[in-house]
Amino acid sequence: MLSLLSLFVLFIISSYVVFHEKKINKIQYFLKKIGNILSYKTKKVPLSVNFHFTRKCNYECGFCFHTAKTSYLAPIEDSKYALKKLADAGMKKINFAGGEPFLYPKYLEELMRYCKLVLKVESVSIVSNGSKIKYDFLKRNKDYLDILAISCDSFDESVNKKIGRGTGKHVEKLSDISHWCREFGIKFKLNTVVNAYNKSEDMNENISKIAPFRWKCFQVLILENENGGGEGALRDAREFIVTDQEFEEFIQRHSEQKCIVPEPNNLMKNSYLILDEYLRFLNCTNNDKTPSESLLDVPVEKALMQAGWDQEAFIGRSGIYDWSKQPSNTCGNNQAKELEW
Ligand SMILES: *[C@@H]1O[C@H](CO)[C@@H](O)[C@H](O)[C@H]1NC(C)=O
Ligand SMILES: *[C@@H]1O[C@H](CO)[C@@H](O)[C@H](O)[C@H]1NC(C)=O
Ligand SMILES: *[C@@H]1O[C@H](CO)[C@@H](O)[C@H](O)[C@H]1NC(C)=O
Ligand SMILES: CC(=O)N[C@H]1CO[C@H](CO)[C@@H](O)[C@@H]1O
Ligand code: SF4
Repeated sequence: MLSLLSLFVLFIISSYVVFHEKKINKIQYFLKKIGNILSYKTKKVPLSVNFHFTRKCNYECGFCFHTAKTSYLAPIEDSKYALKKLADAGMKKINFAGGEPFLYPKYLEELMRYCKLVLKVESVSIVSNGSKIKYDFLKRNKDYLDILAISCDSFDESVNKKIGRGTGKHVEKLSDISHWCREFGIKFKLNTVVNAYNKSEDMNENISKIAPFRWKCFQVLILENENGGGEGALRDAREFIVTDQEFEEFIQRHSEQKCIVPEPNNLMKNSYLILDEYLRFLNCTNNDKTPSESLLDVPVEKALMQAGWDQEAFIGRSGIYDWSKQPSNTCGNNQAKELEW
């Protein structure tokens, strides 16, 4: 009888402790959140990183601003090491870009899984031209991918050819991918570079049909040593330039698309944190790309200092807002996921 009673008392005490611990965890969780918000205001935190792990690309976009200057691919352990450092420094979102990330599907898959499963990065996304994406890849990796962004600059294939993006079946593939994303609960996003060849296009019907949850429209960007046409540049994008007014007209023409997010040049330049294939941040001020020291060699804080990254512009682009909150202007009817971009 006595032992039963003591068992009962023990039970009461232990459940009290467990309950309390939960409460303590909760309080700690909220304190941490508040701490995070405060630290964004006072120091640079690499919240969102674009990792261009390869410059290789099967496209030859005339306006490319991240050209295939090298074919280097870091050993996967180096990439993981750098990603871990970034996660420790506060990275919450990683975007894999290129070049074309799907030229290295195994590599990509391993990094996605590492970010989600080991580093617990909140949001993982990929930017791709779509041509090499396979149904099975998405099926296998649906739990490690929040957002898939596909580039499409025109729904007129002849214009796509002129721009240098693929030959023929781009739009068809786009439609397939949007369906696969819906099936697997991955958010489907569209990226369009507004340039001299598509500036007068009316894409409303096509966009409505594909129904991305977000449609980003960029203004062609000129970077001296990438696409500025000068010595050291692989591209001359100057024939693609659109004026601010032409860009604005394109946006106005599509204002019925609630998911549209315009990115004029003044907003773009320094608001992205770009990590290159050598695990260096790229400083894009002065229309150029100057690499920082590599994360393999220096602490994150030091590389960030050299990055010329404009945290204010990032916030101006509503980067933080976008990602921590369900946007009200979603036009695709993808299921709600906590993280948006
Ligand atoms: C996409 O990129 C790949 C490799 O970079 C290239 O071979 C392919 O033609 C591109 N497709 C489109 C539609 O741009
Ligand atoms: C895009 O929409 C137009 C109508 O505005 C249509 O004629 C065209 O076939 C569509 N293009 C594609 C590739 O679906
Ligand atoms: C970024 O590069 C520019 C030159 O392109 C330089 O003037 C500037 O100091 C750099 N920023 C940082 C933080 O190093
Ligand atoms: C579909 C469409 O409107 N395409 C246009 C894109 O721009 C070129 C050049 O400005 C036009 O010739 C196309 O008609
Ligand atoms: S803009 Fe993108 S898709 Fe086009 S060539 Fe450059 S990296 Fe490839």
